[in-house]
Amino acid sequence: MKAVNPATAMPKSIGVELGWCERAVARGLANLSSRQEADGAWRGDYGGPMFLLPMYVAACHIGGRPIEPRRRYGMIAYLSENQQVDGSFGLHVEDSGCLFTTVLCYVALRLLGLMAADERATKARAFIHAHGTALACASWGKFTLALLNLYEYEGLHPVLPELWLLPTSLPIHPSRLWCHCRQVYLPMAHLYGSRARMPANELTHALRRELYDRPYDSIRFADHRNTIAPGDVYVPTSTALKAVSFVTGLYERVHARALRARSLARLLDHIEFEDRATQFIRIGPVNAVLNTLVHYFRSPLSEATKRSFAALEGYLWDGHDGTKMNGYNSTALWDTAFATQAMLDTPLGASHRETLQRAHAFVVDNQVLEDLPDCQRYYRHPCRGGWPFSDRAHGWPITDCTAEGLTAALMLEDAGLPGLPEERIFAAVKLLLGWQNRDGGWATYERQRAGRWLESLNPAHVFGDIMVDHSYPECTAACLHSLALCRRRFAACPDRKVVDLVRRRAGTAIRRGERFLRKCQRSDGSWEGSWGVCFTYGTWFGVRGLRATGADDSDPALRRACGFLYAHQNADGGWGESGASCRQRRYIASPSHAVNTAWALLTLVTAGQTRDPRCARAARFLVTAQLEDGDWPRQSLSGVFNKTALINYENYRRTFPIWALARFAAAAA
Ligand code: LAN
Repeated sequence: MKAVNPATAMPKSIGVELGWCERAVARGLANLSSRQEADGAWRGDYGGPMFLLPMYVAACHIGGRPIEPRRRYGMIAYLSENQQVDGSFGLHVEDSGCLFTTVLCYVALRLLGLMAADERATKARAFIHAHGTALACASWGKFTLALLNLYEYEGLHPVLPELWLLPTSLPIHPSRLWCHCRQVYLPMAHLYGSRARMPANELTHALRRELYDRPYDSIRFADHRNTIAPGDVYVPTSTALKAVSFVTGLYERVHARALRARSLARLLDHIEFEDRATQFIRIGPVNAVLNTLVHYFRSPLSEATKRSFAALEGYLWDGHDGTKMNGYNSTALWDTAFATQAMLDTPLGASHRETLQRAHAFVVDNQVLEDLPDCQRYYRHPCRGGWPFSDRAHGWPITDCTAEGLTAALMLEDAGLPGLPEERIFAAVKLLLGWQNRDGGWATYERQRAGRWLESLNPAHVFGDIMVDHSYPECTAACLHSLALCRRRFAACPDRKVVDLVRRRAGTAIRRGERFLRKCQRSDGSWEGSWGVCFTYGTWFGVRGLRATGADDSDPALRRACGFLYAHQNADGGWGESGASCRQRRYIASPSHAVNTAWALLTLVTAGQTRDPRCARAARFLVTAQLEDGDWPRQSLSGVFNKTALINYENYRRTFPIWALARFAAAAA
């Protein structure tokens, strides 16, 4: 698609420029509208991490589920497309040199039918051998290999099932872990405790020869529990973790069988709860694969095994670079909430009435309306009134998804579409209030349940910040924004109960949240994002959140945020932030990117800077970068998790630029 030529097409005066912005918005909206799906949602490619597809392929291989040829070719294409020149595979598609993912992708390619002599395989193998062989890959890689009978369990630090029998009051009880971490280590503990592994076959023996530099039977795996390639270490093993591993290692040698059996039964109960609570989708792709294998090893022909394998299909995605496993079952609610807000922030959105009606139906239909029976027993926070990231069936509401879902619903009501029944608004508000942490902020799925010190026991090497769910500026800002909107919605309501909930309690929550947001602004004026790249993302949320709490244009925090952004504007008027910013936790510039620019422009306009010529330059960059069909070109990945893993938000590049241009045009008019 050809880009519009800016030099001739963009007159300099602000008035004509506004016309250009509006035309760009109109074209962008038409494009966005055309990409809406029949059920009213937007969904997009959610690939990026390179450890997911291999885990899916491993599960199919172990479970004896051949992958149909068309799919298989798509997967081989995906892995080939994302192999780096040095033969390695990165932790994510834009990265290279990670042994963990190189070993897993290599094994996946071989399981998918690639010959060992194929050039792609030879190159990957050369990388593996030059970096310490499969003995040196990060712990989740070794674990997957153990399931495939390509690594011995003695070479793993114990993942003790018995931990789940400890009193929940203990600070190291698994119920205190971030739910994603907890839900991964839950099936891992079951598989570890039962030493699950597939029987060896001819391919197993071939792979054992290919992955190591000496005969498999001569390897003393127990000596390699701590062997790790430097390229796989983002979080080094702490002394505390070494001590814990030493103790659990001793315990494992003497553990009592009866207690093990009881622990496994407890784990299974939790796993089966997760099956029911998520209709077998599971919270994410990793526990989806591992829970499937727990069922398979226990009972290969059971209904649970069948349903589990069937549900895994929902994670597969045919993308521009082949067939992958997505990072979630979909991005539907999240993408739809933002697309809706972008459309409603411009008068031009009104011409897409049917699109808005369909989006409305999706948002309304995907609020969770019931709590799970026995949720406390399974360490689950209440769900009623919340919205998940994907859809209601997924069953795990999230703080900021609830906030964005509620915001979208309230804005749709403002635009004349039917409002949510008040009871449902109150349920969402109550849930949001119950989620607030003691520090005034909001975490992702649950309230903070353990001290940040627990992070020192992170055993995953390749990811940071996985142990504890704690307050994030993004989640906090989203919650503040929606609570403030609710207060406006009920400003004139005389009902005592409503006044108590929406005005008094929400008012207090907003003040506490504001304090948290102010506290986590960095001295350079930015906020560090954790779920998008990175400071431009965090700063947009920081400013949007403070604005919602009533901060005005002259607020020093907003001015410092703008100062930060101006300091990093590129000469072409845009912003570009490298994904490395997340890993290194400092702003690392790169060529201008439509999504970073949109976040920066949204921030500046929200902070009252519209008249500053630097905003017009940003708008011009966005208009110029737009393609003829109203889309923006695909650039580097904009999402991230756990500091190191970049992930693709396919719809960001079409939602945020429209939103930013629309806001800019409206504020400048
Ligand atoms: C997600 C996806 C959604 C995302 C947002 C709602 C956008 C964010 O604002 C809060 C965090 C959250 C919920 C999030 C957290 C980490 C997830 C679940 C993911 C990025 C999708 C995949 C990732 C998950 C951890 C991947 C599996 C890997 C592990 C280390 C367990």
